[in-house]
Amino acid sequence: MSAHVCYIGLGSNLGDSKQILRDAVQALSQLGQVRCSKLYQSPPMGPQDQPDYLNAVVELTTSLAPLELLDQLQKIEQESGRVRLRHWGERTLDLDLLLYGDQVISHPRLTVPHVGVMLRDFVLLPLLDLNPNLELQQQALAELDVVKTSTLTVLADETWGAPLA
Ligand code: A4P
Ligand code: MG
Repeated sequence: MSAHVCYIGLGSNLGDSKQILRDAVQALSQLGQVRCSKLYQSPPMGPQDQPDYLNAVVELTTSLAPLELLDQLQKIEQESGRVRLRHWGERTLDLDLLLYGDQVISHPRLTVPHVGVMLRDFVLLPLLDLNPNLELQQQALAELDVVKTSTLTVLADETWGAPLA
């Protein structure tokens, strides 16, 4: 079966977020070949009375079909002991399928590209770490205002997701 280059958005703002995201990278590496963005700290989008998030993006090259991949992402979320308290609220682990090759998917369980991709700096900056020339709908992501004006904090370089020696 052919492999597809996918991008997965990772977010956490409850528990030991850095370790939770590191464990998620290890779990994703069971599904194919992975590359990690830098690790970012970002102020919450949505309710402001919640902690800052840690965010990153993983590039995953996998032969899983889109819904099979979504099933695996949801399994990893559950296995991380996912707690999710409210819409756009705090959670231990959120895994969003941002891009699946250049496919456009409209399914009751899965919308790809993910609705937030073009709007969220905590998605765009890590995506651009992995692929600086990425374009979506003929728009170079690096040229978006939300990217140019972003003030996200870089917490760690691309090596953060590697298993600890
Ligand atoms: N679903 C549809 N398309 C997709 C896709 N492309 N990837 C469906 C993943 N799931 C997709 O997911 C609800 C349903 O979406 C799933 O059952 C799946 O079938 P969910 O994770 O429970 O909820 P959600 O849609 O992700 O809504 P949620 O989690 O309330 O909102 P968001 O958009 O994920 O935002 N602030 C900062 N700084 N950083 C963050 O990461 N994250 C959120 C959550 C809020 N504020 C944030 C951050
Ligand atoms: Mg989600």
